[in-house]
Amino acid sequence: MHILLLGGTTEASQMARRLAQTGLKATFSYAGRTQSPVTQPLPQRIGGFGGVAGLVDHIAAHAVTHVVDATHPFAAGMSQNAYTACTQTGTPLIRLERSPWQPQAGDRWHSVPSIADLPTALPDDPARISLAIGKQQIGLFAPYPQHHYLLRLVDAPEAPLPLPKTTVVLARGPFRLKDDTALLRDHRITHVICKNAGGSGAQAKLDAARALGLPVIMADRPKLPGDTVASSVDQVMAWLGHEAERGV
Ligand code: 3Y8
Ligand code: NAP
Repeated sequence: MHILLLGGTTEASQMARRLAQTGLKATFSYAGRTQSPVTQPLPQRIGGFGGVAGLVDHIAAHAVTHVVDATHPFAAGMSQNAYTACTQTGTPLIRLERSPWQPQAGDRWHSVPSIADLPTALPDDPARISLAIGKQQIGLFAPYPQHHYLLRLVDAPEAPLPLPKTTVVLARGPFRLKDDTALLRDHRITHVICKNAGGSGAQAKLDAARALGLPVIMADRPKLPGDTVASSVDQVMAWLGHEAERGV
């Protein structure tokens, strides 16, 4: 058995720790989106595979027998490629996915269908926006320069930002309530923008927004392929156990 663990999330790191304890042969895979990703307790590779064809070749070249897709709910490209490559090669695939966040009493959420719809929910009058969606989609907000944007990024931007009024904070989650409450208050934020990432690592800003009575504009998740989905590390381990019993 050789498990390819597609990582980059809290759940992927939990999965890596469990697999390292079992001694099963596994490789942890990062996309290489950040400069210094957290080191995992498994052999790790960093960088894209080169699309579906590259992943198909990787599966053959490294005798991968199982793929665990523990990427982020918004890493739709990777999940789609993993599904297509595993279907083509007959490689068992499971997705480890955390539940979406659900609004609770006191929340002022405005959900939109996708990341591209986020700017449509902004007010026309100048506002102070906490943009906590990473750096890949900042350009969506370039047509709305009237707002001041608080950007939280993992690494310093390599190129000039497409927004005239920004404050950049460099930080890698998981984030804590008291820190996010102070951040939103100190920067006089009026709106929080985020994706429905789920999980615990990015939740602090939602709890802080509720405490401060701030509106949250949130993008719903893309639909992902495949129907073998686990919501916990234990469920993935049980699936791997069944697979081992099948002798694959
Ligand atoms: C490279 C690995 C772990 C994983 C930790 C989780 C929690 C902390 C919260 C905010 C929201 C955001 C962002 C975020 C969080 C965890 C998790 C998570 C959100 C690292 C990591 C990699 C990435 C990639 C990065 C994206 C960006 C998204 C920042 C490591 C730290 C906004 C997602 O600069 C960039 O280009 C950043 C790109 C993809 C989303 C985007 O589109 O920009 N994650 N994040 C992974 C790889 O190379 O394969 O550097 O160590 C991992 C984590 N980030 O092991 O404990 O599980 O979600 N990551 C979002 O939620 O919208 C921050 O600031 O409130
Ligand atoms: P994406 O848009 O779905 O994928 C784009 C391309 O990046 C993929 O086609 C693949 O390149 C490469 N890739 C993505 N994840 C990979 C992995 N784990 N190992 C190897 N290659 C990978 O991905 P993304 O949204 O940019 O996410 C990139 C990484 O950040 C993932 O590990 C994800 O779990 C993590 N992350 C993302 C978010 C988010 O909000 N999107 C949040 C937290 C963590 P090739 O086509 O060349 O194979």
